[in-house]
Amino acid sequence: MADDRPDLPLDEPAGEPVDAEGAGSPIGRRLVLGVGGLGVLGVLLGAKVQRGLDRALRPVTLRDGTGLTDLLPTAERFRIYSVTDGLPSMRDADYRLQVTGAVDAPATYTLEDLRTSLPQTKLVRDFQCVTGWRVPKVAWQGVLLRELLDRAGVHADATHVHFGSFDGAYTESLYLRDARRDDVIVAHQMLGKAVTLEHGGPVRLCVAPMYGYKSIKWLDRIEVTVGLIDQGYWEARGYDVEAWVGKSNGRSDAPIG
Ligand SMILES: Nc1nc2c(c(=O)[nH]1)N[C@H]1C(S)=C(S)[C@@H](COP(=O)(O)O)O[C@H]1N2
Ligand SMILES: [Mo]
Repeated sequence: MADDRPDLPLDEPAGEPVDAEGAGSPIGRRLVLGVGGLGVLGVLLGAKVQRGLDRALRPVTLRDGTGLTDLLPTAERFRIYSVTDGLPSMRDADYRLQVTGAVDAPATYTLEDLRTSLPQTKLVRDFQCVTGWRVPKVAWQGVLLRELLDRAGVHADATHVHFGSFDGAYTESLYLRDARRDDVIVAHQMLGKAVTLEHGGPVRLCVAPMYGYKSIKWLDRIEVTVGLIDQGYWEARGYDVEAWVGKSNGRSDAPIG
């Protein structure tokens, strides 16, 4: 399946927290999994770090969805995840973001709207996946989610916000109070440039204080609701809806900086 298409990511490797199994010897267990090649191939190196040692390690990492290469000194880089068989793509000119649901004024935004018409917010924060990898000081730019919610006029009884992706599979959700935070943005820039296709471009969510799975890629729908309707892709598989880094999912990671 994947072997002849090494550039396409496959399953999200965060399906099981690696440390949950093989208590006492998680690393040995991971090594066994790596050698056994369970088809856990969904890891690609972020394009940003295709350099030096990273480049040398790339073939290893492509085959290692197990976290083994986290032991090597190149761990501070993004893995590219997709729960679908490949990466969806969208021309900038065709991109639309819908804001719907329990709001007075549903809206549709173009990429140009998000890039230029709406007030811009910048953020620099560590980014951490619930499987353990962390990238320090990632720069983001976009529009506060709160700004879009306020423009839409959220109904007084609304409690949650749901998110959809044009990959056709991934979904996410937030409590309305979390969605209104200053560090939750609808991002069109990441790492100092337009969000790349593999990182979820042209637009993804950045939920800075929470684990990476909340930051839905290829974002195209925001729906305000009364009550929680669909927790989200990984939440349906056991992960927390309120995914604070260091204070959820049974993990004790350092707070993000
Ligand atoms: N649409 C979509 N969004 C997604 C994912 C995904 O598989 N599909 N993976 C999530 C997870 S688990 C993480 S850690 C981050 C990873 O972002 P990256 O692929 O840009 O490194 O994206 C999140 N958003
Ligand atoms: Mo993740």
